[in-house]
Amino acid sequence: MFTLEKATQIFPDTLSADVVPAITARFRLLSAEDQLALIWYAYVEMGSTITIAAPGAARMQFAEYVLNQIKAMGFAQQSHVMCELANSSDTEIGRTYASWSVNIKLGFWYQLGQWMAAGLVAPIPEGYQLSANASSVLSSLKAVEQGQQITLLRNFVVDMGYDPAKGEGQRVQEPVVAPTPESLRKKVFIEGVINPTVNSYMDLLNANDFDQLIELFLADGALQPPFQKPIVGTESILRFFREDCQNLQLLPERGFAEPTEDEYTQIKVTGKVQTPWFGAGVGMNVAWRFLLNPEGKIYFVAIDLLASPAELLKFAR
Ligand code: ECH
Ligand code: GLY
Ligand code: GLY
Ligand code: GLY
Repeated sequence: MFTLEKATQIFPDTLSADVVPAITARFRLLSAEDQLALIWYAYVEMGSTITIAAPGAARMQFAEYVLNQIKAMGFAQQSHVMCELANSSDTEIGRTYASWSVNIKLGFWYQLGQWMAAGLVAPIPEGYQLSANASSVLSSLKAVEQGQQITLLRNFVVDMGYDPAKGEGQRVQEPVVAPTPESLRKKVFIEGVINPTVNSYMDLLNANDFDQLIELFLADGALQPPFQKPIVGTESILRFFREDCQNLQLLPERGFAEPTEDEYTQIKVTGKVQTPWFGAGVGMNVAWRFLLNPEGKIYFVAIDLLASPAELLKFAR
C-alpha cells in the first residue's frame, strides 16, 4: 500500500535545487535592514536582464489601503514599517500582509519598489553597507540560476508579516480568471509519455481550468509544490490552484512511465515552467513526479525545482 510518506519518495534520484532552502535559511538570520537592502540590490540587478510584469488592478485593490497608508508616511516611518514586515513583528499591517495570497504580497512589494525608485517611499540609504554575512548571501543568490533567484525572492516575500494562523488560515485572494475557451487551448506533447491523466493535467492547468483539473485527483490525493509540504485533499488543492496557480505556463518536454506496486503507475516528466510575473523571460527547470492509481487518478504529484539543466535529461533507471 502506498502511503503519502512513501509516495513523496518516488524517483529518489531527482536532484532538486537545495541551494534555495540553504540560502533562504542564511537570509533569515540577517537583520531586517540587511534583508531589505539585499533584496533591493538583487531586484535592481535582475531588472537589468529580465522584465517583471505589472500586477493587474484586480490584484492590487486588496493592497491599496495599506499601500496608501504607507505612502502618506514620512521616510523614517516608512522604513520602520518595512523593517517590521521583514522582522515579522506583530503589527496591524503585518497581520493584514500575512492574510494576503502570495501574488498580492508580491504585487504590494512591486508597488513599493516603484515608489522607492520614484522617491515617494524611503529608499535604501545611500552608501548603506551590507554586513559581511549579507554580502555573502547576496553573492550566493547572484550565483544561482534565474529560476532559483526568483524562487528565493518569492520565498523572502512570503515569509514576511505576522501570521497568527501560521499559514493555516484562509487567505485574501484575487478573483479567479475564467478558463481559456476550448477553441483556444493548446495541447502539450511529452516525449516518452502517453498518459491521458498527465497530459490532461498539463493542458487543464495551462487553461486555468481548475474545476476539471481537480477531477483528476483522488479525494485524498496530494500535491507537493517545490520546497513545501504536500497539500492534501481535493478541497485544499483546489484552493491552492485558485489562489496560486493562475496563468502559469507548463512546458513539459519528456518523461517516462513505469509500473509500480499495487498496479499503480509512476511517471516522471521534466520540462520548464513560466510564471506570469516574468513570462518567457525566465524558464524554471522542473520535474513532475506523478503517482497514479490503477484507474489513472492522481494519488500524488510533486513539483521539484531542479538543481541544474542536466536534471532535465536524467532518466537512468
Ligand atoms: C524591494 C525592496 C524591499 C523588499 C522587497 C522588494 C520587492 C521585491 C519584489 C520581488 C518580486 C518577486 C517575484 C517573484 C516571482 C516568482 C515566481 C515563481 C513562480 C514559480 C512557479 C512554479 C509553479 C509550479 C507549479 C506547477 C504545477 O504543476 C502545480 C502548481 C505549481 C525591491 C522593493 C521585497 C517585487 C515577482 C518562483 C514553479 C508546475 C506548484 C504552482
Ligand atoms: N530513475 C529516475 C529517477 O529516480 O530520477
Ligand atoms: N505561483 C504562481 C506565480 O508565481 O505566478
Ligand atoms: N503580473 C504578474 C501576474 O499577473 O501574475
